[in-house]
Amino acid sequence: MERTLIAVKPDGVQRRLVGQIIQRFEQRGFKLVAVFFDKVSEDLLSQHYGQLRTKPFYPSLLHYMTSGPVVAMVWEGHNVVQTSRSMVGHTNPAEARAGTVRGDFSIHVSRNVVHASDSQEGAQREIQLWFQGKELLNWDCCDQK
Ligand code: DAT
Ligand code: MG
Repeated sequence: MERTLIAVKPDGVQRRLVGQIIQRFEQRGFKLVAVFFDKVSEDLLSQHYGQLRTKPFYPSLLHYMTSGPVVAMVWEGHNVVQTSRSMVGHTNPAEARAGTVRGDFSIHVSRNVVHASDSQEGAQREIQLWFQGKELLNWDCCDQK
């Protein structure tokens, strides 16, 4: 079954949006298989955002992402990667539609509240980076079938 990495970024935690964001994924029908709440290291983030290394905003992105705790989660379900990208909305909140997390809760690209993996390969890579295998729970949801 498909899985993706969703993370409430430090601004989302500071603004007490964690519950509302989790609620959207539960409500949509996805299954939570792992979660942690912690500050993350610059080392992990430099691997996570390695492809953005040459961008001018990269140093401030790392500074912001290590500025406070994040809630990282793995969600599972049919087509979860693509569906969660559309639930999260455009990278730039100015272009994110109302009804998306970024469209409802943010105004600036450097504080866009939430991360979602952008492909199945990216999701696998990120899940392995952020979680150990034993932290991903296999459990049966009564409505799974
Ligand atoms: P996404 O998070 O939608 O996958 P991305 O992978 O292109 O977007 O970029 C990762 C994060 O980097 C993004 O969520 C916010 C930050 N970012 C992207 N473009 C930016 C810009 N032009 N200025 C400041 N931060 C930016
Ligand atoms: Mg991305």
